[in-house]
Amino acid sequence: MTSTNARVTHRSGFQPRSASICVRHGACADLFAISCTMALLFVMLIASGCDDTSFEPLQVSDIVINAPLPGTRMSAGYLTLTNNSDESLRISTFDSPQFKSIELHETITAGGVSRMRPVPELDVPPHSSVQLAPGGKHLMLMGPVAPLDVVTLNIYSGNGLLVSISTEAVAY
Ligand SMILES: [Cu+2]
Repeated sequence: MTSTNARVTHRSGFQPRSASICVRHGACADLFAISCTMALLFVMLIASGCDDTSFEPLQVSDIVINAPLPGTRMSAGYLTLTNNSDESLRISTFDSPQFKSIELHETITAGGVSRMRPVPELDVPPHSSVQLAPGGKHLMLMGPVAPLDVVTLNIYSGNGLLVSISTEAVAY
């Protein structure tokens, strides 16, 4: 048999969770009929094919969560969102156990005056990135309710939780 047969088995509904389950599957039994070198290559092929759980549709990088200035209860957060999937991702909500609420804002400067306005949703096109950075879109973190040595940030689309990240808040 060939690796092609194994792939067809997987597509027809068998959802391996790990490489070890994968190589134990009946369709892989003929593995031992081929040479040692080929067997090793084959196992590596299957193992990589079974490793789908590591795929993150939404990747978060360049994370900066500022701690509120002393005497204030509000701060800003910045990050880069990368959509690794083939479909546009619509980010609708952010929350954190360490903050009462989190809003997505945009800073707009007109006539030398900067102000912020809420942004209800954020679209990240397929295979591209959107940056939340000072002077533009940012997270407004309001009402800290717990120590900020570890801040967990959950990012949701309308369908549910997309990704959860943890970082340390930085003091100004
Ligand atoms: Cu703001």
